[in-house]
Amino acid sequence: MVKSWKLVPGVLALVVGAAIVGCNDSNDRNSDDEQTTQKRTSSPLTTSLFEPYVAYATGSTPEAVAIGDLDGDGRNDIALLTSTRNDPANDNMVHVFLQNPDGTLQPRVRYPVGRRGSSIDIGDVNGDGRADVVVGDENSTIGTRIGVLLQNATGTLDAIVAYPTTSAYRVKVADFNGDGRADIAGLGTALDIFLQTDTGTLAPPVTYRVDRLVQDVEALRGHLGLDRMDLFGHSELPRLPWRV
Ligand SMILES: [Ca+2]
Ligand SMILES: [Ca+2]
Repeated sequence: MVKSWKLVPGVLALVVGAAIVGCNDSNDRNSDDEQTTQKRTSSPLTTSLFEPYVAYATGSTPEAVAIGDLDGDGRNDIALLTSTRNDPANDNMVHVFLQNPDGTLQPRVRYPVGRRGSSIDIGDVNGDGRADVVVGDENSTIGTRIGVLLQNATGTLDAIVAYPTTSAYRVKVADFNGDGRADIAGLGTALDIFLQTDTGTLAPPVTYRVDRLVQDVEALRGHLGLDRMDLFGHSELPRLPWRV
């Protein structure tokens, strides 16, 4: 099982089973196509629970990461979104790292998204059984959008298709109406839901007002005295992360 978290800007740490794997963009600034891997025997990240982490270079600033089985082999893979660092070969790209049977990651495959994004997720948003990649970016100047990169029959991602919307600082793929199909939500100053239709297309988004700012969702659940709370997301300000 793969889990991840972003530690500091430019560094991505990944946990694969009992191993910590890190991605540090500082390692291939001059070698766009050559993935560099390094094992570290001592690090502030290492605890007695984990093996030393491994760094996979991205060449540009990692902005967001999603974990999911992109190639359908039962192993979680990684889709990472970079923003900009004056590195045209790696800026504004989706970097896909497929997982090998031994738990290592294959050399990345990059897909351009055209502009700086802020979030990414994985899910089958057209119902063909293949996991797709969704990115989000919120830009008041050139327009907010979600971008969908569908996975084709060859296992690669098609060119990004953009869907203008009002909110996409964070995107999430999940079945929001219980029909068994993965939908897309964008959260920012509002909440936009794109439901997947029964033909595998996305319906026009429905916008929901977001006017409650919550930092600690679990504390809110306790405060309200609820046994369970179905939560989509929260944000103190548009630039802060949300929880799902
Ligand atoms: Ca996989
Ligand atoms: Ca699909």
